[in-house]
Amino acid sequence: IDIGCNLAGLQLSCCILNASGPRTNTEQQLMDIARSSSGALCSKSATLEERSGNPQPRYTEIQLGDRTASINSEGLPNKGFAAYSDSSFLQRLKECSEPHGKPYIFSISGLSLKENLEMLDRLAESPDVLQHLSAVEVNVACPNVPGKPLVGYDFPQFAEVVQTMSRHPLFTKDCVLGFKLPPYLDAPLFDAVAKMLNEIALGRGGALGYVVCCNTLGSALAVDIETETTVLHPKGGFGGLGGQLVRHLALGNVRHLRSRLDDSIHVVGCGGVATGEDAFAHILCGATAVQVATQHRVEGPQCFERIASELRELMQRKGYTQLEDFRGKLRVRE
Ligand code: RRO
Repeated sequence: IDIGCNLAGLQLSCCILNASGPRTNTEQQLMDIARSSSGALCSKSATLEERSGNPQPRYTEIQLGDRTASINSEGLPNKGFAAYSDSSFLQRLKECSEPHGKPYIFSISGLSLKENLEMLDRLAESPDVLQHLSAVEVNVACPNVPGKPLVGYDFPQFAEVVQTMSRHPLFTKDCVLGFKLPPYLDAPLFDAVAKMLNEIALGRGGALGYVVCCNTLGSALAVDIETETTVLHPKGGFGGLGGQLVRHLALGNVRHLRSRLDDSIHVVGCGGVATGEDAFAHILCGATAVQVATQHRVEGPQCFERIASELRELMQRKGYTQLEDFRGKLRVRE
């Protein structure tokens, strides 16, 4: 049973991969993903300079039976652009992911369009980095940086970002562009985002390989009854909701965007994936591949092998031998 996929030209031997965010900050964490069954390697969203992120406590889990939801207000802690684009580090990552290596997806989340373009320029000028780089995933959906509203909810600004970045020369050089989107909640917004991506990113020389549906849902609040305080400290206690509590919202976002985007733009599902069944549901809704965030944080990188083997077992039970047998084939009940 083959659970490999072609993600906008990238060959993944397993359609389950890590999401940017949990356990993606340090070299050691990325090495551990390289050694795991994750179908690709996605780094923590980078800014030009290193950031320590928001003050603690900035992460909490909500237990729902045997499933987990999360709220985070990390505030974009990362080692800085240079750390995730160091060619000798990327070489070591590749050696850890032998025999075949796996695609390296560089997530960026500059604090301005200028900062994002600066990072693209630097990548385009470094052939020794480019040889290790499969994709750049531009995160337009971080809910947790004080004073920085989400680009993905500000359509004029988002359109400018898409227009400028999708025409960067980096994306003519065997490097795929992806966008990590925030969750949307209303049909006209899906229409608007899809129209913008179809027209701006694909028209007139643009290049867009995939979108990820979706990042965490902002403005979630965890409350401690005993102390009568917020559970998290930064930003008044608000944070991004992920895991089990956004699973169905993520499936809806995958389905809505898959039905509106040009066939050449792939959709990656992300949200509440903890089992092979969850991954199956995302693919049934149209996802090419599936990212795991909260469950990766909870369980560690062995989650990829477990979810992959659960997906294979489910496919076997249903008589499917490859993902194309059911991808996007969700039927609406009569
Ligand atoms: O670091 C974070 O606070 C963070 C980021 Br950049 C993001 O994209 N999504 C999220 O839930 N947290």
